[in-house]
Amino acid sequence: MNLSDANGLEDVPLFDPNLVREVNFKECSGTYNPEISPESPGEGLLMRPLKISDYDRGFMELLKQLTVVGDVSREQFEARFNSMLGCKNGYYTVVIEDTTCGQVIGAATLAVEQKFIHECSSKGRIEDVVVDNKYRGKQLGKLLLDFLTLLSRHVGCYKVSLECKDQVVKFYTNFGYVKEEGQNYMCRRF
Ligand code: 16G
Repeated sequence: MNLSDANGLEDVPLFDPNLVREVNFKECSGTYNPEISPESPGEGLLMRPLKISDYDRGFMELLKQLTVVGDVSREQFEARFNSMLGCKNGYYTVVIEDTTCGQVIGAATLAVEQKFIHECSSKGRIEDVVVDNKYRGKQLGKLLLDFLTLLSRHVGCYKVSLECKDQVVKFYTNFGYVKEEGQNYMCRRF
């Protein structure tokens, strides 16, 4: 038994699970056919906040479909999760679980950065959106994006941004994301 089991922390949600139903999904940018929502993402599927036990439901393997993940031990994962949990209202990682096999098959994160500008407002950033290859075509990427975009406004962000590869620019424009005139995304890698 590890420390988290002993403390019963395995299933502590990263953010308030009520937010999944509190966000007014009727305000989302598009239509769904068939109709799905954060509360009903599809048969056998459940949308909810990340928890530590998702390490054992393939969460890290799923992220490997997006980019380099490397070897992350359970202890490292727990430490990072707890650090995010400690940044109150800072990290909203939402997952979609296939409850028929107990695997995490979709995930995305809203990171909320506190600001002094805009009357001490916050800026949201949507990160690490990934849906398992085997679950493509079920509108789940769209569902994750719509949910986190609405959530960013719900938690008080004055804007929300994301960065993405060329081939998915068109996908994100469907959600109202635009390349802003005169603004450039710049990056330095280490
Ligand atoms: C994509 C992701 C970004 C992620 C990056 C990883 C979305 C919307 N964008 O751009 O969040 O951090 O890939 O790529 O999910 P990297 O490992 O090359 O930084």
